[in-house]
Order: sequence, then C-alpha cells, then structure tokens
Amino acid sequence: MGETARTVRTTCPYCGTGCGVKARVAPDGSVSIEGDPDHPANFGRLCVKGAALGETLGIEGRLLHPEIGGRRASWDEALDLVAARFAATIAEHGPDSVALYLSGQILTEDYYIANKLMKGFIGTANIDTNSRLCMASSVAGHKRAFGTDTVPNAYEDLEKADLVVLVGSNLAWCHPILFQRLSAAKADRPGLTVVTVDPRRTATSEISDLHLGLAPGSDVALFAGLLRHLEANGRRDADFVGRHTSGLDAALAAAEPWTVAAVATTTGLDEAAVAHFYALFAAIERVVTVYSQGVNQSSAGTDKVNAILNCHLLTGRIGREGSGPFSVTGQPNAMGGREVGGLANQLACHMEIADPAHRALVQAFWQAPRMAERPGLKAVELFEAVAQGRVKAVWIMGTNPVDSLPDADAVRTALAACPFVVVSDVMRTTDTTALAHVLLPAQAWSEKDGTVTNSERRISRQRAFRAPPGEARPDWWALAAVARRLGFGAAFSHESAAEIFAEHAALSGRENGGTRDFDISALAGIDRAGYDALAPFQWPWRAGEAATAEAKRFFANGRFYTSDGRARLVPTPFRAPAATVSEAFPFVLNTGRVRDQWHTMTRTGVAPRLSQHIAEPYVELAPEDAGALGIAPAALVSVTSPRGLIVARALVTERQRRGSVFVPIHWTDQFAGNARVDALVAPVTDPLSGQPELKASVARVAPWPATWYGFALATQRPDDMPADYWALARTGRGWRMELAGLDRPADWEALARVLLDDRKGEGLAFASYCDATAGGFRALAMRDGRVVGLLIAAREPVTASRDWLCSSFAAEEPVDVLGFLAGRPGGGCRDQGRKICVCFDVGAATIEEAIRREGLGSVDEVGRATGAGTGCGSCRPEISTILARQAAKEAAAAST
Ligand SMILES: Nc1nc2c(c(=O)[nH]1)N[C@H]1C(S)=C(S)[C@@H](COP(=O)(O)OP(=O)(O)OC[C@H]3O[C@@H](n4cnc5c(=O)[nH]c(N)nc54)[C@H](O)[C@@H]3O)O[C@H]1N2
Ligand SMILES: Nc1nc2c(c(=O)[nH]1)N[C@H]1C(S)=C(S)[C@@H](COP(=O)(O)OP(=O)(O)OC[C@H]3O[C@@H](n4cnc5c(=O)[nH]c(N)nc54)[C@H](O)[C@@H]3O)O[C@H]1N2
Ligand code: SF4
Ligand SMILES: [Mo]
Repeated sequence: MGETARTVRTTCPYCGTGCGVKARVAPDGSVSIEGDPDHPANFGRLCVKGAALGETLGIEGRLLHPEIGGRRASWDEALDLVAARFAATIAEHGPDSVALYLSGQILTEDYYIANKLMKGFIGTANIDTNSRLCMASSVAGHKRAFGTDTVPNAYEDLEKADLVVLVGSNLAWCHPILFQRLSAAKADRPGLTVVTVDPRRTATSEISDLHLGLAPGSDVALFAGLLRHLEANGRRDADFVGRHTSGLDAALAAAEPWTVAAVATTTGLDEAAVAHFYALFAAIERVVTVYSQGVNQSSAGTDKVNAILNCHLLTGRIGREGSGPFSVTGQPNAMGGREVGGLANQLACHMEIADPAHRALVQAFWQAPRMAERPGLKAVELFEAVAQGRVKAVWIMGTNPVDSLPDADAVRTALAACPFVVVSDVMRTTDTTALAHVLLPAQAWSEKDGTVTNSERRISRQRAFRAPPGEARPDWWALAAVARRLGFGAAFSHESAAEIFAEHAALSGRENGGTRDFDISALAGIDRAGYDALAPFQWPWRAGEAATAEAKRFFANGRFYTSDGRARLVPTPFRAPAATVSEAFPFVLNTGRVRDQWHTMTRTGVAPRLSQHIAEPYVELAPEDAGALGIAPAALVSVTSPRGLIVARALVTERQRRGSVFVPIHWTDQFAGNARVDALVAPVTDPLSGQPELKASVARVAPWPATWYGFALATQRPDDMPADYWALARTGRGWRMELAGLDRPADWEALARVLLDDRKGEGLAFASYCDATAGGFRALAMRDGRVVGLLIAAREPVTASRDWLCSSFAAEEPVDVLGFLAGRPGGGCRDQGRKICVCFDVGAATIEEAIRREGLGSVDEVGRATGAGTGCGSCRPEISTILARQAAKEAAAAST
C-alpha cells in the first residue's frame, strides 16, 4: 500500500491571536500549511507569517546538538555540567544567585516545569520571562482592578461591538487575523466605528473613523478625561458601580483636572477630536477597547491600563457581548506563561507568591522541599543583578535578551562577564547564543508537543508533525533532566507533555471552589490519547462541567476576585515618560514591529517571502523633521541616544508625528551591521509592573556621512561584511545586501570578491567596471553560465530596482545581463516596484498602474484586477494607502 499524506492540526507559533494551522505532510516529507477552518480563532485564515511557516522548517542554521564552550557535547555531559554548576552556585551563594529567563514562546508544559523547579525545589523566584517586556503592565493593571489577571472577553466581541477603540495597537501588522475579523465585521456593518489611538498613523489606522495621534505617553490623560466626561454626562452604570466596585470617588478625584481643554493640551490633540472621541464612547453602549504595547511598554503602563479599565467599570461595560477591555497578547503563549506563574512575582495557576495560604497549597501539592518565599527579580533587574555579580548562573530559554532588553549593550556586557550562562534555543547563532557556556538544542515548532493559550483564554494544542533534527529535545525535558540531577527525581519524572499538562490542570482546581479564575480541573485526569485529541477551548473549564459549559466571558455577573469581591477603580495621576527631549536629544524614540518579521528574525528571517516586504532596518521620520535635518528620503542616518548609536535607512513619511521617530525592533547583529535598537533604549521601568518603557526613549538623528552606497546579490552569505553599513536579507536564491561606507574602498574588485564569490575563486568568471560618472563600480560574478553575484556601488544611494533584480536572480532562466548590470529591466520588462502582496507577488507600481488604468476604487477591486490582497490579506491596509495616495494625486491634478 502506498503511503498517503497525513494532516496534523496545530497552532501558529507567532502572535497571540493563536490561529489554528493544518500541516499536511506528504509521503516525501514535504509540508504544506493552511489555516484550520475549524479553529475558532481564525476559521481557516492565516496571515503572511503563518502562511509562510512551511518555508521556515529547514535545517540550516539549527542548533543540532548540545555544546560546551563551543565544542560538541553529549546531552549527558551538558546536563551534568548545568546541574553541577547550578548546585555549586546555590551551595556557595544561596538560591537567589541563580536565575531562569524564559519566554512567552515556550509551551505551558515547559513553563510549568521551570516554575516548579525554581519556586518549589531550588527555592527562589528568580524566574522571569520576556513577558515582562510585553504583558506585565496588563497583568498588574488587571490584578489591581479585578484581583486577578483575567482577560474578560472573547474575540467575537470585536465583531459584536459598535465601537472598537485600538490603543497603542498596530493590530493590522501584529495581530493580522484579528484585524481581518474586525475589518470584515466593519465591512458587513459600516456602523461599527473604529478609533485608533497611536502617536503614528499605521496600517491599522487605515480602517479607523477617527485617529487620535496623541503625544507619546499621554494616554493616561486621555482616559482620565474620558472617565470624567462619562461621569459628568450620566454614563455611570449606578447599579453595577454601587454593587460591584469600589474606589470610584478617588478615581474621579484624580480625573477631575482632566477637562477636554487640559486633555488637549497634554495630548497635543485638537479639542474637537478629543470631544468627538468622548462623545462616541459615551453614546455607544457596546465598546471594546483593545490595547497593546503602546499602553504596556511605558513607565506609566499600569496606570494606562487602569485608566482604560476605569472607563469600562464605570459604565459596567465589561465581560458583556460586544463590550469590555481587551488586552491583546503578543506571543503565542504569553497567556500560558501567566497561567502557570512564569513571572517572578506570581506563584502558579494564578496564585500569589506573597500569599502564605497559596504558598502552603502549592507546596503541599508539589511536595516541595524549599518554597520561594518572596517575589524574585523582574527581567530588567535580573540582568542588572547579573551585571553586579549577584546572579552568577543564568539559564535563558526561548528568548534573545542581548537584542530585546533595554540597554542591550549592558545586557551583552553582563552576560559576557557572567560566570555561567546556559542558552536553550533552536538556532545555533544568535546574539545571545554567542555568549553561552552551554548551548542546549530545543525542539522547534512542528517538532514539539504542548499547549499554548491565546489572547481570548483559548488553550490549543501545538502538535509535533515532524521528527526533530539532530539531538533537539523539548525544553521541559531539559529542565526536568536537570531537576533530576539536582536530586528532585520524584517530582520531575514526567515522560510526556500530557503528564505535565494533567498535573497543571489538577493544581488549578486544588482548593479552588470558584475562588480563583484560572481553573481547568476538568482536564486533571487527561491521558495521552485525550491530550492528543484535545480541541481548542476557552478557560475556565472546571471539574464536573461539560465541555460546552466553557464560559466565554468573565465579570458580567459583577463577581471579581478581590478580597471583597468588588472591582477597583484606581486613581491614575498622570506622569509623562521618564526621559524628556532636550537640545541634545530632541526626538522621542518609538519602537515596534513590521508586518512580515517576528522579533529577532531567527525564524521569519529565513523565509525569502517574508523578507520581500521590508528588507532593511529603517527610521521613520516626519517630512518636516527630515527637511530640517537635511535628510533625503532613503539616505542613511544615525540615531543616537545617551546609550548608543545605530545606523539605518531614513523612511520619510507623513504618518510619523513631528518630533518622534520610529525604529523597528527586528534587526540584530545577524542581519545588520549596527541596528540593535534596544542598545539605545533606557532601562526605565513601570514602578508596579517592572515593564520597561520601550516606546519613549530620547534620541537625535543625523545624516550618516556615507561616501559610497551599494546593493549586492550573492548565492552565499559572505563570511565577512566589508562595509561600515550593511543589512542582509534572504531572497529566493541566496542573499541580498545593502551596503555603505564612510571611506571609499581602495580596491573595489577585492571588495566585490569578498561579497560575491560563492566558492572562493575557483571557476568564477568575474566581470566588473568602474562607472566614472556615477563614481561607482559594478561587478557581475558568473559560474557555469549562470549569474551568481552582482554588486552595484555608487556615490549616491543605489536606485536599482531591487525586487526585479531579486526575482530575476532567483528565476531559472538566464538573467538579462545588461539589465542586471544596469540595475533595472530593459525594454519589454516591467518593474513592479516595492513588494506589497507577497502571496501573489504584486508590487506597488503594478497596483498603482492598475488603479490608474482601470479606475479602481476599492481594495477588492484591486484584488480582482491584480490578485493583490486576495491571499492572506495582510497587505490590504497598504493597498488602501496606495488607493488613497492615488486619489489624492488625481484630486491634486484635477484642481490644477
Ligand atoms: N508582525 C509581527 N507581529 C507580531 C510580533 C512581531 O514581532 N511581528 N510580535 C508579537 C508580540 S510579542 C507583541 S507584544 C505584539 C505587539 O503588538 P503591538 O503592540 O500592536 O505592536 P508594536 O509595534 O510594538 O506597538 C504598537 C503601537 O504602539 C504605538 N505607541 C507608541 N507609543 C505610544 C503611546 O504612548 N501611546 C499609544 N497609544 N501608542 C503608542 C506605536 O506607534 C505602535 O504603532 O505583536 C505580536 N505580533
Ligand atoms: N525596543 C523594544 N524592545 C522590545 C519590544 C519593543 O516593542 N521595543 N518588544 C518586547 C516584546 S513585547 C517582546 S515579546 C520581546 C521579544 O524578544 P525576544 O524574545 O528576545 O525575541 P525572539 O526573536 O522571539 O526570541 C526567541 C528566541 O527563541 C528561539 N526559539 C524559538 N522557538 C524556540 C523553542 O521552542 N525553544 C527554545 N528554547 N527557543 C526557541 C528563537 O530562535 C529566538 O532566538 O522583545 C521585547 N523588546
Ligand atoms: S495572525 Fe498570523 S502570526 Fe498571528 S497566529 Fe494568526 S497566522 Fe500566526
Ligand atoms: Mo511581546
């Protein structure tokens, strides 16, 4: 009998939307990916990152076996060493001298074992996670208001609302499927009003009816003013507030100064715009307020969260169909990490480390010999403690702190000096693995088994559908193996993720009786078969309840988890961001994400399709600021903060507020010469949540004095990058490179050979010429009649048609050599322009031309004419931008 393909249902490993994925594995091992039509998060849709998952499964670059000091080691040797060094450090300096630093991208089962080991057996709460950089302010705000960390609503509430307010969330790029659900609901029901609150215009503001481009960090003023307005206009739900909340008077007193005029002054918004927003919020009953990193990543992050929650509590709009506050989580398992207690100030299953009764309960359940008694170090403090030598052994798992923590160069220095650093990763070479004494190879998505929880509290399985390469093992297995070596064998004898999940589920129900929100005790007895078959469900799911009893929402009944069962309205006095602009540093430095890359690009960076959209680090700045600084579009600029300097391409856009610049977080030393933006960011944190202020540092921007610029294509990644500025990205065949230098190279040809030669000289035909007029140089490398490399260098930024060059380089047919050297297609070939739709390979020029030629007026019409936007849909907001731009051009042409 011939083998047939098999299909495995799993969950996307990127954003917290948590889309269901169907992976179809053909008999030859090839994998195709599609959205799972039965998954309630996405109903079959996938965004471009999810759709490209199949391109990220290669073995290239993977960490395949353990290493000690850069040499290959066996698992036994590596684990023995980790256990011995941790034991010795603890024996000599106490449990608080060791730490684990985890990630919202490991699975609940990994997290559970890590937390149990540290908080119950080693006896320290020095276990924190990159969720501290991500969700901590929401956690702290939820706890202050609700007494526990609950996200009250469900995704369908976005579709059922009449007003959706997006605060500090670029949903279109960061939660694309949620954005598509929202856009589809708005298209069906144009009455659904959308407001965006963000200092910049983004792809998300494309669908908004009102965009509030407020001053960075001024959200508390906006929402305190809203609270005042709602109260003054009789929008208080007196019954709900009276019976189910406390703290109203103090919250209102703190909001009292925030008249519309005062709000307008502090936020820099028009009074009319503020008043319009307040009137909408007051008039429309079904409101969902979605918030994300523009809220959380702030030194006033917790107050921003509570300022929003106050407005929903005052109006009783919480946990109801179509209304409630909605913190959307970033990572695929940020929620799961919170549930197991993966943060240094939590215990397990939404229990509190500071609560003696909770500690006793967990200790009894775990049979734990040495419980942590007090909260541990939060991420930023943890790496400060490493720098100070207080933490002497650290195990980093599933995160890349050398790039993602603020003051990243200080983190790098601290790790370089730390006596013992263990890193578990799926990739061999990252900026963090470079500093490890011991490297442990983890199983990646598609190889590992476990569960994740998405932003609407829905727990879904990630299922393995391929064999792991080399000696990669699950993260929980490595943690449990070290625990056994430390003498805790009985408590860490788990043999599968299913067993761990069952234990976690049992703990969630222990002495719960409705006192704690997180309860999945219905699954305490789950076996392997049940676990393998587990369908996505929303918690809680209490023992004895049928699966269908799952509760979609919390709090509509007015029952909260504080000591008196009432929610708290919290006074939120306004504080501006910690750093203030000055003559030396006149810009606010904002940071965040781009559509097609994931964080430090270790996985999305390998997919050529995902590097087409944006292939280089950039600094977005307003035209007025660029003009004043003498910065031309596409010039290179330096961005300098009191902590460091990076170099990136200037992207001059009207979307950017004056006085503010935006830099994406994705480029590391693996992909660019000098673009780690967190090297510029100050390690200032919110006093309650410990979350760093990643969106409001200060900086100055200046032209970077390049004397030459280059663009190159090569089949191999060069060993060395002979340029002061460089950025590398994948193409369908090999790599594309942007280059520039401060001094003109003495020997162009030598430089070209370093970049282009795929096999070190042998058999390479090399054609080059100096282009005296442009002050430049061009070189073409050929092997066996096929072009294997191209360099175009010039005195000015290279204006070659990059997308055309990349696609002809990747194509099977021989390239048009003349066009290639010229950097643009010859007669008969069209240049598509910058890639917009990567599913159907449609560029901006093609879209613009179709709009002009066929008089297209909507994204759907563009889709019918060109195919753009009809695949994953991630580019639809950008197509709208092009439509608007074309319409504006035509209007301008008509009026002259
Ligand atoms: N493509 C892609 N998607 C991702 C990720 C990724 O790496 N790539 N990462 C995932 C993760 S872990 C996370 S946490 C989420 C993050 O998702 P988002 O929070 O949506 O993304 P960011 O780009 O970090 O920031 C959101 C917005 O906050 C705005 N902002 C800055 N300062 C302020 C302010 O003071 N007030 C307000 N109101 N807004 C402000 C920024 O201009 C930015 O547009 O994305 C997830 N999804
Ligand atoms: N300035 C600024 N800084 C920021 C942010 C910002 O907006 N601005 N955002 C912050 C936020 S919200 C986040 S979430 C962080 C993200 O920052 P990081 O967590 O540092 O970024 P990732 O690239 O996601 O790192 C994940 C690492 O885990 C590896 N990995 C993948 N799968 C596995 C696995 O199964 N097991 C193991 N052991 N390893 C695996 C990957 O190869 C990669 O090296 O950045 C934060 N830093
Ligand atoms: S929206 Fe995209 S990245 Fe996020 S879970 Fe869905 S497919 Fe994955
Ligand atoms: Mo995040």
